[in-house]
Amino acid sequence: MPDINPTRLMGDLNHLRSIGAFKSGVHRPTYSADDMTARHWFAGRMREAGLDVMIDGIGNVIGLAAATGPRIMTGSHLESQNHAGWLDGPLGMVYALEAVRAITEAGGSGAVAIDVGAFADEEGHFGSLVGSRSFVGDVEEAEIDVARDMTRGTPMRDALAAAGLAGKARFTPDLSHYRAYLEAHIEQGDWLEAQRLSLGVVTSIVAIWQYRIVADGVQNHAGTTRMAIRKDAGAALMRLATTLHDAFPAVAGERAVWTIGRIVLEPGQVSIIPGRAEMVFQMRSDDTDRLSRMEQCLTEHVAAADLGGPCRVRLEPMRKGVPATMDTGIQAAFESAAQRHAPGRHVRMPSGAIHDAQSFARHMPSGMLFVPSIGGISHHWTEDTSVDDIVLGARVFTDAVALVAAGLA
Ligand code: HGY
Ligand code: MN
Ligand code: MN
Repeated sequence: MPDINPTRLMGDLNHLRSIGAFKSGVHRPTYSADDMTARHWFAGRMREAGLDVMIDGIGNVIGLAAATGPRIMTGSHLESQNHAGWLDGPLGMVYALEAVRAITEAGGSGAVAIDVGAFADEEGHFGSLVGSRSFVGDVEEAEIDVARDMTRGTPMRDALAAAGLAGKARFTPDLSHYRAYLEAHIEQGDWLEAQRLSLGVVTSIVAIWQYRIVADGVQNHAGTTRMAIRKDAGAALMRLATTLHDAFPAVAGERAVWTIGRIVLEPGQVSIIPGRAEMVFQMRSDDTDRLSRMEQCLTEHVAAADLGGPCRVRLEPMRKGVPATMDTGIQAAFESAAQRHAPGRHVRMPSGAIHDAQSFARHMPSGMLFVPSIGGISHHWTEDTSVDDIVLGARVFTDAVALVAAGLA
């Protein structure tokens, strides 16, 4: 079996950690200067590994193997959430590249082509998995025309132009050549650590359903406006947020989750009653029926807030993803490799985070491997994984890629 080079693996991960470094993590929002620096650097490392590399019109960094037989795609993403962790994305990228290098050094995969892809904007700065959905042909130009950055509102077209990508074609290959997609990722939760396990074989990936909830009131003086006549948009949303958090446990069941991660009060001044307020409500489950019931509950409570208070309140759907089931054959390959390297220290588990694998799962057999996150922390600059777990995961990922490739030969 191929063997990885742990020094090379950690060297690449630590180099990526230095690009856009922020405290012990990174700040590399999609299409930012640091993100593009990371993309171009990684493209160079892919070329050194013998891949034919392009950065396409949506920022996907695609490395194609020279082999002309059945193809396997491996990869993840390079950008980060704002001021977040160094491994969310890059771990899967360096694993994929190290698998190609190790398999090549062990004699190669014959006619089977093992490609590597860094898919743009998995972190959703501009949309939902736009890079991997573009690769599989699920993005229209009109979606890009209207997309804006979640933090600053920058149009995606402007961000692409600033990144030097305007006018470049997006690479959307004939997917009939692809037989599998494999991705490694940090777990981003505490399940593996709590169970003292080192590897997770992913069974399913949640979908995100996300909504903007807007309250319209009347901006006025915070001191002279009598309480009885106020139309406080901020109070309307905060009351609704509490109602939703009280009502959702009954409809969400054991594993579904929901988050209000952003509330904006306008004009956001301490002596002015907010005339407008908006919050983003996000829910996740791998069960579409469950999500529909949660959406029904949300819709009812927003309608009640609109009718029952002094402000108008409306619900604006933003995105409705599709949950994904991971291929059982690829799960078995990960499990066999995990058992070889870490007998008894692996488990099959669902993913509470979304991943590019769910874009691929609609078009080809797809699978994911998790390594533990220390303290279950992610989307924070303290995100980390032990070097031992990083190296072990790379060995298992490489073996699984080699197993899947051998099965296609
Ligand atoms: O939010 C997510 O699930 C992913 O980490 N972007
Ligand atoms: Mn990720
Ligand atoms: Mn993430």
